[in-house]
Amino acid sequence: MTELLQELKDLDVAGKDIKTLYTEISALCMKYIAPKKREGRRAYYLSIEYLMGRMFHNNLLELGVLEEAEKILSAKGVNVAGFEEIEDAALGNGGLGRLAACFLDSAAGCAYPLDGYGIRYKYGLFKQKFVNGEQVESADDWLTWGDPWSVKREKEKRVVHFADMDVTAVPYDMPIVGKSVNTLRLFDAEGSEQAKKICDYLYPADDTEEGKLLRIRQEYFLSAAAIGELVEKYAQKHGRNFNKFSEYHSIQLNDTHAVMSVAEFIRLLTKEYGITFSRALEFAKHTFNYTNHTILPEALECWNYALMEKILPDIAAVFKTIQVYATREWKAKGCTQEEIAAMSVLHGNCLSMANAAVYVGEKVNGVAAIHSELVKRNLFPVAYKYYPDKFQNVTNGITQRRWLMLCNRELSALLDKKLTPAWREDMARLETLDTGDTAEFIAVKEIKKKQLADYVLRHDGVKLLDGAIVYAQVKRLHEYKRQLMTAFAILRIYYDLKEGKLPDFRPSVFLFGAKAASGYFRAKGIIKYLNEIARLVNNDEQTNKLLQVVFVQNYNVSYAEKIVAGTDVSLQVSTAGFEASGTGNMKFMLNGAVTCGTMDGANIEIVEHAGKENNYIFGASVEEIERLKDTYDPNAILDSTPELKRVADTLVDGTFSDGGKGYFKELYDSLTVGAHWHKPDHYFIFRDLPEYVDALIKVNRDYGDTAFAKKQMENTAHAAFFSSDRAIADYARKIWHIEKA
Ligand code: 26W
Repeated sequence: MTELLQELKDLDVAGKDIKTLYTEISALCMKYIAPKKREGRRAYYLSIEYLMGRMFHNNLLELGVLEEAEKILSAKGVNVAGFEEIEDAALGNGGLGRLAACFLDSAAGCAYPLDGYGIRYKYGLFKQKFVNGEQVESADDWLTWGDPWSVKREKEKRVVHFADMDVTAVPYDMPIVGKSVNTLRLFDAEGSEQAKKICDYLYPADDTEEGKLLRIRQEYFLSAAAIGELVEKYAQKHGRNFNKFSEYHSIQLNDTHAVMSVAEFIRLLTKEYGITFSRALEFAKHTFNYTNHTILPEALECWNYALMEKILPDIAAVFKTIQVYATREWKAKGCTQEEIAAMSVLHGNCLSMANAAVYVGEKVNGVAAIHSELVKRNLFPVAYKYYPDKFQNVTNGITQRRWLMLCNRELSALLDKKLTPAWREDMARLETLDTGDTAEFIAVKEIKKKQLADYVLRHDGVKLLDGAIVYAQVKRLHEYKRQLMTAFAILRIYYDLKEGKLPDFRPSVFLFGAKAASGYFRAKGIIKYLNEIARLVNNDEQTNKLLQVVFVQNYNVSYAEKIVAGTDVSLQVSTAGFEASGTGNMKFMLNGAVTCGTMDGANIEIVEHAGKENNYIFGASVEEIERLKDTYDPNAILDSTPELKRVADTLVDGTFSDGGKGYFKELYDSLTVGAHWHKPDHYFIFRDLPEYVDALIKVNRDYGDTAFAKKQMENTAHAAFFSSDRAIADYARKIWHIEKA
């Protein structure tokens, strides 16, 4: 990369603002990033979300020039901190989209042939700010900074047909830089005003028919553009002989959002290439694989047949014919009517995208050991009974490039010193870290906490308590993630402090970051409640030197990079059985935080690797929650435990006001009365809350001595398993059957 560095040295920076410099430097780098297309078998990742974050520093790091480039630019008088203001490419909502980004990074990083297909939304995940403690969304116009990391491929555009409109899919290629240079191809929609709307917004609230139609259009747009291109390129080389298609392609469906690609594949082969339906179906069965990312029933997409038929009659018909072939197959296996109904692609007028993915998918995987068990046991028990070999687990991972080498250069430098830089290519070497000597590790953590405090002050105008323990709960706002339980735990501690029950309580900061889906009323209520608690707690002179609550605004990938490095305690407190995996938990672990959490998702494997004694585990297990479902009575707990009732009652006793929005009463009722779609306290907050408070107090007591520092360091030392390098190697070996270049 000496030529690149030389060009940077020669770059004239005089009078150029940071945006201009960003554009020019990115364009410079792009000259040195040439995707090397290789023949042979490749895997393709179809995801409707990619939460890439800021690409600038990541690409310079992957090019091996980051530190040198910063030195050169600083020497020329450029304030490189200015590049921290570059907009994230936030084309995703949260876990599933960020995982896709980590997977692409690791595949390139490890030289696996994996390309991504997605949608190039004009507006990514909304920007969030708080007005009177309530979330206010605004459009994320990420392209104001330009998009120097993508190349428009005008010549490769293709038309996607709906019954009522044609849309032109125009590819933009973003290079994914690592040992290999792979490609993320994002399609933009061109054509009529209505056609262009397909790519305007990420995942619109689909609670209206209009929203549902737009969602179906987005999913088909992605599917048809990607499959159309793969089939066409294959046919140019191999003609109509599709026997070999599955030798060259393994297509991973990231959740059910691109399952229409299966139907599109069959439609194309039968309509354009004269292949029989049964053979096309057979080819599909050896090409597509499906990853399930959630057991939440509302997330398992079922499309109304008539709705799909309205705009995609051929696709609807293909699913209906798949149902005919599948039923024949199931009858031949002796399945009962109930079993057939449970596995059906088309049941009544509902098209189950998940059942289609399970039936056609060669492999179906969950994203953490416990989740994959629940997928087999609770989600697809009949399919598991008849096709057990389909079902796999691949526990999620995160890229240590962005989530350690980039966001925590100080810890990375310490690891270089203790382990030689070899750990960067071989994460297993972390296991040899000598956790007896914690001094330098703690010094680094203090530096990162100071940097985090500076960032929070700059971005949110709040000064974090000095020398405090930093607890963080940062993730999408959802009832099952139980930010509300943390709110109650904080109030429990607050009242205990005021009543002098917590002598020598160490100063603690509870830091929250979360966006609520724009239509999710309860989630918005929880944000408001936490902000009201922050106002009460932070202004109480009696306690505000010991307890602080901070809810940062517009939590995104770039904010997460600061928080994961500057946190002591990672709060991962979902109801056991509901968080498929979690990936924030892994980022905190890698950066030397202990986990205070429940035995859910990947927390279970984190504890297995880092040791239960180095973490703070509490709460009901998956088995206990399943047993509790019928007999659980939250009101009995509240009536018999006044100190819990006291914190819960703050929702309705006038302690806090929600400005007449009705948020807090509705939350209180969800816990004590329930709703037509669920029982009271359906995420078992009051079952786990006492143990949660105990765990937080135990952390507070343990904090500050070398024993606690050692726990934190042990988490870093045992984090290798959670690198997405390992996850990608698992997919490559168990599912995609691809080799490193
Ligand atoms: C916030 C609620 C929610 C739950 C599921 C929003 C969106 C979904 C999607 C349908 C699926 C999803 O994003 N699941 C998440 O996928 C991550 C990557 O595998 C997992 O780490 C998370 O546990 C899972 O919720």
